[in-house]
Amino acid sequence: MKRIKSIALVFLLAAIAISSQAQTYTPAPENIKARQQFRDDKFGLFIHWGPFSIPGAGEWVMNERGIPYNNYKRLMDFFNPIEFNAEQWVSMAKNAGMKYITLITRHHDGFSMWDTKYSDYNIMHSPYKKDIVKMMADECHKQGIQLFLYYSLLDWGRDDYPHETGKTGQHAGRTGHGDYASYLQFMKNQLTELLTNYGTIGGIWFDGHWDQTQPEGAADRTSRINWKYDEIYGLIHKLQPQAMIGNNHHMTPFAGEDFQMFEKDLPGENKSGLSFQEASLQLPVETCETMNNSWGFNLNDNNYKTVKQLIHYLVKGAGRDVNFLLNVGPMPNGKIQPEFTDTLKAIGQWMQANGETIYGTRGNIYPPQDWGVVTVKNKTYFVHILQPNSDGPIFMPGIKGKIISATVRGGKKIKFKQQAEGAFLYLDGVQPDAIDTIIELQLQ
Ligand code: JFZ
Repeated sequence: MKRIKSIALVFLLAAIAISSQAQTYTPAPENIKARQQFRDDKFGLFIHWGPFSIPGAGEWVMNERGIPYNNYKRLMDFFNPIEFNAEQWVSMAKNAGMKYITLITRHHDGFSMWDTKYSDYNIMHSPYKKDIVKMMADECHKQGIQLFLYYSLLDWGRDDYPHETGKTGQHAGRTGHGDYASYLQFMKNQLTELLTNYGTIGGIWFDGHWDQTQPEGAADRTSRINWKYDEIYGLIHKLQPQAMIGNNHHMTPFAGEDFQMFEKDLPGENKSGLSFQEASLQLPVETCETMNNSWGFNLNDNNYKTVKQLIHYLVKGAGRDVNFLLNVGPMPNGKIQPEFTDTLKAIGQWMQANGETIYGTRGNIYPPQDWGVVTVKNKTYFVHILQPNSDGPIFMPGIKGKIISATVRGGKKIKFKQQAEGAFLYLDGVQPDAIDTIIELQLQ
C-alpha cells in the first residue's frame, strides 16, 4: 500500500512538473543574445502607415469619426503609395543612427500590409498590389537593420473579435458575435505567415490588450477576455526563438514576453496617463514617442518636437537603460514629410558624433540627476549634462569607484574632486554644448 502511494506521488509530482513547465518560459540562447543586442542598439524607427494615412487625421480616424466599417474599408481602393521606396526609408533610419525598424503590419483597423491568405482586406487588394512587409523585410535584411513587426490584437472590423466587450470600435456597425477561438486562430495564422515568409524577424510588438480592460490607472487591471497569450507567444517562440515579444499592455511584463514597452513616457513618468507600470528589472525596456502629437500622418498637427527635445529623450532613456523607438507617420503616397526627415537627419549627425556614448552602453548604473544622466561602458562613465547648472560644479552624489580622469568629450581634461559623499566636476572654461555637454570619466 505504501509503495502504491509513493508511486502515485511520483506520478503526481511528474504531472505537476510537466504542467508547470508548459507555463514557465525559458528564453532560448538566441533570444537572450537578441535581448543584449537590443539593449546595445538603443534607437529604432517606428512606422505608422497604411490606408488610415489617407484622411490625414491619424490612425484612429475610423474610431474617432465613428465611420462604419463598410464605408471605412473603401480606403483600401485608394491606397496606392507609388512614391514608396523601401531603400529610402531604411537608409533614412540608418542615417538617423537607428538600428531597428518597427513597422505596422496590421493596426486596429485590421488592414494587412502584406500578402495574407487569411483576410481579403490587405495590400494585394489595393491598387498598389505589392507586399509592403516583404519589401521592407528584404531591404532591412539587405542593409543589416532589424525588423520588428507591430501587430494589433484588437480589430475594429472583424465580427469574431470580441467586440461586445471592447472599449473601442463600437461604431463599426458589426452585427455578428465575437468568437475568440475563431479570432485567435486567425491571429495565429497571420503570425505564422509573418514569421515564416519574411526571413529573420527582430520581434513582435503587440498592441490592443487595453481594449478589454478598465481605463489605464483604474485599480482593476483584469482583461475581459482570456487572450491565451501562452498559445500566441509559444507559437512565435517556436517559429523564431530569437524574436522578441513585447506587448503594449502598460503593465508589468507577462510570462513569455522578452521586452517591456512604455508609451510616450520614460519609466517613472506618467505624462501620457498610460504609464502606471514599474520598469522591469529583468527585461529590456523600450519607450516610443511621436515627432509631433500623432502616430499616423496628420495634416492638422504642427506640434513638432525639436531636435534637442528628441535627443534629450534618447539620452535620458539610455541613462535609464531604456531604448527609444521614434515614430514617423509617412504620407499616403509613401513619402515622409520634410519636417520628419530633417529632424532625423539632425539626430543622425548628433549620433554620428556621439553614438559612442549611447550604443552598447548600460544605464541605471548611476541614477538620473537634475542635470542629466550617465551611460556606462566598462570603466568609462559618460556624464551627459543636459541641464547645466548656471554656475558651480556638477555634483555626482554617491558615485562608487575611484575616478582617475575627467575629460570633456573631444576636448581637454577638467578638474574634479572626489570625496566620501560624491564627486564634483568643475566645468570652468568649458563651453556648454547646446544639446548635451558630455564628460568622460575614467574609473579605476
Ligand atoms: C496605441 C495605439 O492605439 C496607437 O494607435 C499607437 O499605435 C500607439 C503606439 O499604441 O496607443 C494607445 C494605447 C492605449 C491607449 C490609447 C492609445 N489607451 O489605453 O487608451
